[in-house]
Amino acid sequence: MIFKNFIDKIKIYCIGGNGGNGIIHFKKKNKKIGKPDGGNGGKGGNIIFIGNKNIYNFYNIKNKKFYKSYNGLQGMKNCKNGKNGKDYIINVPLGTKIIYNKKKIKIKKNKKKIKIILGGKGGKGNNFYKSSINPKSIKFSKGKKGKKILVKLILKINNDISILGLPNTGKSTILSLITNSKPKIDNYFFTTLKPNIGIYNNTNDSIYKKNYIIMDMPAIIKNCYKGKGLGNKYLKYIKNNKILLLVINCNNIKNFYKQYFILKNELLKSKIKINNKKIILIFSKYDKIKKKDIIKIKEKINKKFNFCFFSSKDNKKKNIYILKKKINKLL
Ligand SMILES: Nc1nc2c(ncn2[C@@H]2O[C@H](COP(=O)(O)OP(=O)(O)OP(=O)(O)O)[C@@H](O)[C@H]2O)c(=O)[nH]1
Ligand SMILES: [Mg+2]
Repeated sequence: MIFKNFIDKIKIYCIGGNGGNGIIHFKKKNKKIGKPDGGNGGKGGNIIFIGNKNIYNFYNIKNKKFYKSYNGLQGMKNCKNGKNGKDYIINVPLGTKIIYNKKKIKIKKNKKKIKIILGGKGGKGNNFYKSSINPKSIKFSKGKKGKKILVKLILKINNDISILGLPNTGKSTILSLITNSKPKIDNYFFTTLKPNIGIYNNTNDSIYKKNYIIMDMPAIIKNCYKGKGLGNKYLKYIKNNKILLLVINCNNIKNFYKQYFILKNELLKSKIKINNKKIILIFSKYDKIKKKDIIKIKEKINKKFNFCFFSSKDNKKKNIYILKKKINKLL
C-alpha cells in the first residue's frame, strides 16, 4: 500500500564501516629506534535499527538507498588502538519486520535495538606482530572492508478502519482530530482526492499492535459504483476493514437517512460486504443544528445503530473522547 507520505515496504542497502588499518611505528629511545609500538585499527561501525513509537512508516528512510556506518580509525603509536567506527542508527516504526540474509526479526517495542554486525575488523599494528624471532617487525595488516547487505523492511500494522461519507461532510476533519494526520480540509466537494492515512493510537501505550491505520477516503456519491466521482477507485482498500465510520452531515437533518442509504447502496453495489463489518454512524457538524434537532435525530435513529455526534467546534473535545471510546470497543 503506497500513498503519499505513507510507505510500508522498502528495500535498503546497509553497509558496515571499514576497519581501520594497523600501523607501523617504533618507540624512539635516545634518538634510536626502539621496540615496535604501532597500534591496531579500530572496528568499523555496524547498523542498528531502533523501534521508535513516534514514527509511523518508512517515509523518513526513503530518501536514501544506501546506509553506511562509520569507518574505524587507524592505529596509533604507543600501542594505542584506533577508535571504533560509530554505529549508524536507523529509526523504524513499531511493527517493523527486518528481513536480511534469510533472517526475519520484528521490532515490537519502543527503543528496542536490533544490531546487524557489518563492520570490518581493524587491522593489526606492528606491535602485534613482534616476536622473539622478529622483535623489530615491520609487518602490519589493513582493516577489513565493511559488509554490504540488502535489507527489506516491511511494516505490519492493522489496516482496519475507514472513514466514508458524501462530499464535504467533515471526514478529513475527523481524521485530523483522532489521529496524527494533517489532511487538506476545505469547504468544497472532493477536497480529498486520494485516501489520507492517519495512525490511530488506541491507547498511549507504545505496543505496536495497538496502532491502527485509519483511512479517510475520497467522498462517495450516488452512482460511484459506476465510476462516478472518485470514491470507488479506492474502495478496494476497505474490503478487509473491520470498522467503517460512516459520516452523515446533520446540517440537513431531513436527509440523513438518505445519506446513509446512498452510502450503503454504493458499498453494496461496489461489492463491499458490509455485514461482517462494524459500523459507527457519525453525525458530523452538529454545532450547525439546534439542540431540539439533535434530540429529534436521536429519537429517529433505530437503536440498532451505533452512532455518535461529532463537531470540530467542541472545545472540550468530549466528542473526540466518545468516538475514540466507541472505536476502542469495536477493535
Ligand atoms: N461548523 C463545522 N464545520 C466543520 C466541521 N467539520 C468540518 N467542518 C468544515 O467543513 C468543511 C469540509 O470539511 P472536510 O473535513 O474537508 O470534509 P470532507 O468530508 O473531508 O470533504 P471532501 O474530502 O471534499 O469529501 C471544512 O470547511 C471544515 O472546516 C464541524 O464539525 N463543524
Ligand atoms: Mg476530505
